[in-house]
Amino acid sequence: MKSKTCDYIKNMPWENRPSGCNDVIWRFSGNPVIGWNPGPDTARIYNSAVIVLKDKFAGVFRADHKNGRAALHYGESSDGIRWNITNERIQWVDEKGKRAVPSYAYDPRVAEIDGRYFISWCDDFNGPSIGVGYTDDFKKFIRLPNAFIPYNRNGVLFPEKVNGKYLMLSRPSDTGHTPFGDIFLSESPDMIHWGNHKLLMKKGGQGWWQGMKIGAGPVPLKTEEGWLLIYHGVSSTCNGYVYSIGGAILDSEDPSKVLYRSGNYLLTPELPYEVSGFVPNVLFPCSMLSDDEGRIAIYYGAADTYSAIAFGMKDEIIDYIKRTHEDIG
Ligand code: BMA
Repeated sequence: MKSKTCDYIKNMPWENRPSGCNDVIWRFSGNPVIGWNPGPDTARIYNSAVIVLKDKFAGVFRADHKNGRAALHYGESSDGIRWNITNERIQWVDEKGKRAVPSYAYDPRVAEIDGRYFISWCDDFNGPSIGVGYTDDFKKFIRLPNAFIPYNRNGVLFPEKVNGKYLMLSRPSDTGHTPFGDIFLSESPDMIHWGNHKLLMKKGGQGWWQGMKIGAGPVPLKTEEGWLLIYHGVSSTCNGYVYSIGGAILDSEDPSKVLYRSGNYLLTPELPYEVSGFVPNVLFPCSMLSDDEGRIAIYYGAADTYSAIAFGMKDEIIDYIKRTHEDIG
């Protein structure tokens, strides 16, 4: 299937599977690609959304400032690995041009829909909920009304309208670190009015790694087998939460149907930059790049501190999801 992105995707970060590695996805040997204190005012940059923008890579980054608050920042890179990220947060305005910068914002995703870049994130709407906005040039950022009432997180748009409607995944939650959570699918005719909500995927199953809560990750990727959804699954241990990466395939025509869902995780915290940091044991994928050869690069936040990349082949990831499929509901 033809990729929507331009030729620059050929330069996406990539390494072949290391010899002796049997895992379906494998980590970049240069991880982490962003470490502690990356900017004068930023302590940690992670859980971020990377895309290809004509002749470069670009992204909307979650930056936790040195006052502890999270904000969205724009960044660019020629190789998708070394990033120039602005020290100033994104200056959102509303559709009338009035300043509309959220008091905090985190975990962005970027979906290119019909040539326009839509950004969704979690922000303060009298409690956490889903902020939405767009840009055509990554210079001017227009903020739209929040998609949902509080409390909600992990708002992730599909990269095209399906049956004439915009689609968004989200995970209704509470004010805090949500000890529960299932993924819902909602639709909109105009990116403002959201409805026809459907329960898509529930936490649980035989595997404990997704027993406590789940949340959508990168913008879903259209494949011959359906929409490839990479997501995070959380288990609760005596030493806190553990965030792993899983995958599912949704029906192309009716994405409210889950065709397959991985009973095993694809990746779980193991390496020092994943098991140790500001919040240990967190892998949080927010974007992925893919090319016509079926290569996939998943950008994930590690330990709420680092930005990291993992690689895999689309067909192998789909086969793995089918092979370990569990009907969780
Ligand atoms: C979630 C979100 C993520 C974070 C994760 C682990 O609730 O806040 O941004 O990575 O917790 O702390």
